[in-house]
Amino acid sequence: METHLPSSTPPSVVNHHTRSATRRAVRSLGASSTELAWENEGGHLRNEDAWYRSGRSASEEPPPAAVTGSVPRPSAGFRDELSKKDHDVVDASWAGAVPQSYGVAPRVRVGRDRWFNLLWLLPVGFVLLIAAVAIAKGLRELPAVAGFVAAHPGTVVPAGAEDTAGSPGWVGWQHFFNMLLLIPIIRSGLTIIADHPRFYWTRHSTPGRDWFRVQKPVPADPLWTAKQDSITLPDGVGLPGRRHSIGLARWWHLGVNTLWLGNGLIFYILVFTTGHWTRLVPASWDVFPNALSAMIQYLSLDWPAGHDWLAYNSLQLIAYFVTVFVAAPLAFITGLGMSPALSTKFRRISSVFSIQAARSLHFLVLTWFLVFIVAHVTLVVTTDVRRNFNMMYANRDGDSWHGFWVFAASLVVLIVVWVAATPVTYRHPRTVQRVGYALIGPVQRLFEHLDAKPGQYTEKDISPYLWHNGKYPATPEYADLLEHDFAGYRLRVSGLVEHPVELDLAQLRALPHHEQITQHFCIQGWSGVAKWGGVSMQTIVNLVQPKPEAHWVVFYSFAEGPDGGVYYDAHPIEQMGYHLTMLAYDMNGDSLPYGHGAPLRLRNEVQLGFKHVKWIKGVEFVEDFAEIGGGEGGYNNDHEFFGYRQSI
Ligand SMILES: Nc1nc2c(c(=O)[nH]1)N[C@H]1C(S)=C(S)[C@@H](COP(=O)(O)O)O[C@H]1N2
Ligand SMILES: [Mo]
Repeated sequence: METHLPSSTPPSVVNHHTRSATRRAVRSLGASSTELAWENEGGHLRNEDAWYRSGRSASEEPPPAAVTGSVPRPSAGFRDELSKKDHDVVDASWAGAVPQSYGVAPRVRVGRDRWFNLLWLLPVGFVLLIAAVAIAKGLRELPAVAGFVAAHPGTVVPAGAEDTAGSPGWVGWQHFFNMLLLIPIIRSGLTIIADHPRFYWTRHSTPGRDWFRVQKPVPADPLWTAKQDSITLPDGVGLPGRRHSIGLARWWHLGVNTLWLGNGLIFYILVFTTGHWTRLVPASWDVFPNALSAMIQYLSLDWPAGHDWLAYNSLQLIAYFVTVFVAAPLAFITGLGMSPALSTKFRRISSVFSIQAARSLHFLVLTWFLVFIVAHVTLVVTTDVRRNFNMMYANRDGDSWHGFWVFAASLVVLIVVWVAATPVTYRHPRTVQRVGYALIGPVQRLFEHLDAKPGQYTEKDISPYLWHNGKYPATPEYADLLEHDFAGYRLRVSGLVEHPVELDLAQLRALPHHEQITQHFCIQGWSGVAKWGGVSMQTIVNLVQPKPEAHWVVFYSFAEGPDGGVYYDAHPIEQMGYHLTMLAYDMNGDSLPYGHGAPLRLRNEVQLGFKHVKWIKGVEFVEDFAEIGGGEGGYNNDHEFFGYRQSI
């Protein structure tokens, strides 16, 4: 009983975990007299193992009579403790007036613990580019290279190219919508990254094992939360930029994505029905030597000859092909790879291709898009720019200024949208939440029906460290319970049920034991596997017998949220019968630690982490959540504009 972590925990994590965590927990509760008690106990929760064993041995027996006997007080008490504050703007009080905190320059890990600052790529890249130009110029003077370039001029013009010459009007529109949609997608994606500014390759998200970060190393504080780790972005960069504005960023990201995917689907259909695909898909091996030739020509600053909008040069062709047919679908697939519902259901894929691989690849796809955009825009404006604009924007050939003015007008639209998006989001966050839900909500709702079976993970998959999140409980009520090992704890299950109950921990432990090893998916992007022991929600449902009009189940916490008022979250009643929905009082074979929600927390693996209420004091079955708190179905939905269906 030295620690709540499994033995595979790296020493650095173990050493400071339990002792100072509990001490800090108690300190944050302002209970200085108890601090000595904790010290005397050697810094861990007392009687945990005895408690655990008694629960285990009793688990075969039928529940004690008291379980069905005691009738709790009316449930209005929980609701009275909620904040009814109606937020209709985002201002300085955002997320409990979280102070701004900027990250650090991007860093990539080299080896075990050395970090390379990517800003060095600017001077290094510049020197390399100059060297490459010098080398390319030298190469072109060699007869062999001159011969190669003459034999492979840079472009392969496919047979029948005449049929698709020029650029049809739909390409121009598609191109415009693509830009219009991609900008908010990228910007909101950056805000999502800023909420957990680290990337990993394994599902454990172990501090110090990130391969990329824009944040300082994780502090030693064992109760450091992922929310504390989030960073601010400038408003013109992020959408929105404010620290921990991921709720709003996700509506932009997922909502606009549905439009972008729609635009992309139309593009695919048009490209293949008009024969235009021959301009984007490499059709012969000749493309590769020609791409090399085009690269040498570009680098020697003597650019390959254009082909009158019959065919793109081979380097361009490959870049367009990768962007349209590799990067875009990969963005979509890796995006879905981060969904708790899909990952838990499609085990075979997600066991190999974890959320963190998906998130890292999603980020590398973003990098590809950014590099592509910079190179593409540079080449467009440095190669026959007026003709390019005429072709793409005015559906005509020639050197007139016509296309340029259409382009300029489209640029004004992009800039206005760019500049307005963040301030409009701050002024009308509920509208962003509603429109976002209208766009992506049906899909989120659909995936909620995926009731996955347990068994994806085993003991050896348990993460050495699970990040903490949220605001720790700090009420005298909770401090008192914690001090007495939750001896006075009563879980109150009430609302629209035939048999409301109050259960103490011994009674909970006497109910049939349910155990699952599952992966946690925080909305911020980190993950981790843990073993949870407790009671299946189905057992509770059987015990209390919900009335037919109960449609939602609300979980109330002892802890307040950052804006004041008690943390709560509503779940659809169907999900209470899912295999992986449970109330956990154990974690990794020990009592649930303070930081992870002692004495009781929810697991509902179809949902993102913020819906897994920790430090639960009550459960209420209701018809509708409109009357509860701010009426949006959960603390984060009321205060930070999250959504209540979070299967992706
Ligand atoms: N009461 C309460 N429960 C909460 C939160 C909170 O702020 N308050 N945060 C949630 C979030 S955002 C996450 S990701 C998980 C984190 O669980 P862990 O700290 O055990 O990893 O708890 C959830 N439960
Ligand atoms: Mo979270």
